[in-house]
Amino acid sequence: MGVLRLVLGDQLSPDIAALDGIDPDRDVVLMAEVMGECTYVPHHKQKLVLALSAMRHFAAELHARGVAVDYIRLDDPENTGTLTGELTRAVARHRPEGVIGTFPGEWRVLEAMRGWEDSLGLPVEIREDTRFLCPLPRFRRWAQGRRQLRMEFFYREMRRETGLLMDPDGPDPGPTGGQWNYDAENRRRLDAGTTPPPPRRFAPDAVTEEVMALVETRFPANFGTLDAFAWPVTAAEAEAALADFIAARLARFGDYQDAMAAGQPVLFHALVSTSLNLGLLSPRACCEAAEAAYRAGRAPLNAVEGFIRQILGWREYVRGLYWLKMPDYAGLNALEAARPLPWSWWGGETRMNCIRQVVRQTRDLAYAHHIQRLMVTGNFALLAGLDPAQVNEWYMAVYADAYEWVELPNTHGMALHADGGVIASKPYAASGAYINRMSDYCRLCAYDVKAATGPDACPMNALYWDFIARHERRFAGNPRMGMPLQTLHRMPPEKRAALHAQAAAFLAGPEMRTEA
Ligand code: FAD
Ligand code: DLZ
Ligand code: SF4
Repeated sequence: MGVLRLVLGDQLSPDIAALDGIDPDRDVVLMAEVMGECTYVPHHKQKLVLALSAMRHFAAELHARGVAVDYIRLDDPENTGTLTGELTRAVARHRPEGVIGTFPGEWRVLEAMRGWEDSLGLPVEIREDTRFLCPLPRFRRWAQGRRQLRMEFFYREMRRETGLLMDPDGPDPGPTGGQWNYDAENRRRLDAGTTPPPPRRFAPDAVTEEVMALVETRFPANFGTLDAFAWPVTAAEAEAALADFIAARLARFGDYQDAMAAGQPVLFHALVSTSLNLGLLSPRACCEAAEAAYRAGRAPLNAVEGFIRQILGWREYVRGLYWLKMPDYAGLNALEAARPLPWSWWGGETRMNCIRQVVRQTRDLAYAHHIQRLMVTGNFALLAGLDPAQVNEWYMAVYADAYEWVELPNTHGMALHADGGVIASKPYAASGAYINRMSDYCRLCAYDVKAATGPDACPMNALYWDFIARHERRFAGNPRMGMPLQTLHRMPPEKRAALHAQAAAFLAGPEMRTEA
């Protein structure tokens, strides 16, 4: 035979680099379901079903195009359980001239791949993942020599380089509308009369149902339920999901990007991260579809720019940063946080309605939108000083779109500030007032968001001031922390002491228990 071409579970794109130049008469594609990838974190049941079902559908599509696919199932009795083991077995079966793969999405997988040439005694080519809009060497060049890395400046370069949402001609060439960023117009609370349209659901077909049964048998104790499984598992479904977003939700995406509402998990968000991360959708196609809606007058600029900024800006930026900073990045713990995860994060009882809403929705859908991840669980973890390693494992485990290249910078950097400010210039710390401003969670909560001390006081309040006080010295040099530090310094000592006592009592109390 010719070459063995390896396609991983999040490389499900017909134009993936490993398939470039494939000779259907001689080459074979290897895809392998392995326990190692299913257990390196205790994935949500929906993530397991999504990954395995999407892999099976993709293999069937390749096969229908006349490509020979050697597909190893999880329950194959000979399955060794690892990518390396399955590649080694496949090399013995096919005796290829060499192996071609694509750069993976996680450091630990790259480490394994680096050993393959020696262990297999064959040429192994690992090609760049060309599905991203910013090649890694380009990101490295951008980052080189900069004292501080900031998404906004990277994003502007990406806008210029891709031409997305740019008006190059005319008297005032530059970003469409004259402004790079409409972030200030992305902060509305959901008004009482606004009902988000339900997103399109994709009912499980026979392939997905078979995988659901497999997952329920093999991973019965994993977090999450499968009842509401509705993720796109093919490129055609992913494109339909994108079209549904563009037609029904994009126009109001900008206004309500930061809003949260009880019983409204999706609001006007796109639900495209799972498809993007698996390779079922391309980031450029998402941005172009949004831009076309703006040009056709079907969506306002604040919505379209906001959406494109998430994909062309944040998504590419965090990937660049991950590969620039790994492997040391994962071990950073700038704020020396060490507290274990409370049981409430796995569905245990809590009086905090914000946490309850986000965890329940996460259990049922394997989804929470950005502000829920950042400002509810993320903020709580930051204020309470939860151990970054445990928090990262939780985010990797519970979301259907979780892959380390995107999860780690968001959690470790953006939410926990464990990187000391590499990704964001200040910690995203907030008291209950922020959650109250952006949601209706507090209205339905057993705690009183207006109170900072006392038995029913919102825990976020005392935890917030205790956090600022705990890191007072570190934040003193940060001009963006000037306001809270000034307020702290103006507080009478007895108020500071009361807030500290309130926070300490909460942290030692039943809400922080780690088991049922
Ligand atoms: P929308 O809000 O509709 O945004 C559109 C797209 O923009 C997303 O699909 C995503 O591809 C991209 N995007 C938006 N924000 C970000 C961001 N901060 N970083 C990278 N891409 C972004 N995203 C993941 O894909 N996987 C993760 O494991 C993940 N973990 C996160 C952990 C934390 C603590 C935080 C704060 C954010 C995390 N995000 C992660 C980013 C973001 O929350 C999700 O991409 C988003 O909620 C997915 O839902 P959506 O498709 O409806 O997004
Ligand atoms: C997420 C996932 C799961 C659950 N299972 C597999 C698998 O069995 N085989 C596989 O090739 N890939 C799987 N994946 C995706 C990988 O975890 C992903 O390719 C790596 O983390 C690199 O990003
Ligand atoms: Fe969360 Fe506090 Fe609001 Fe309750 S009052 S929902 S704990 S922010």
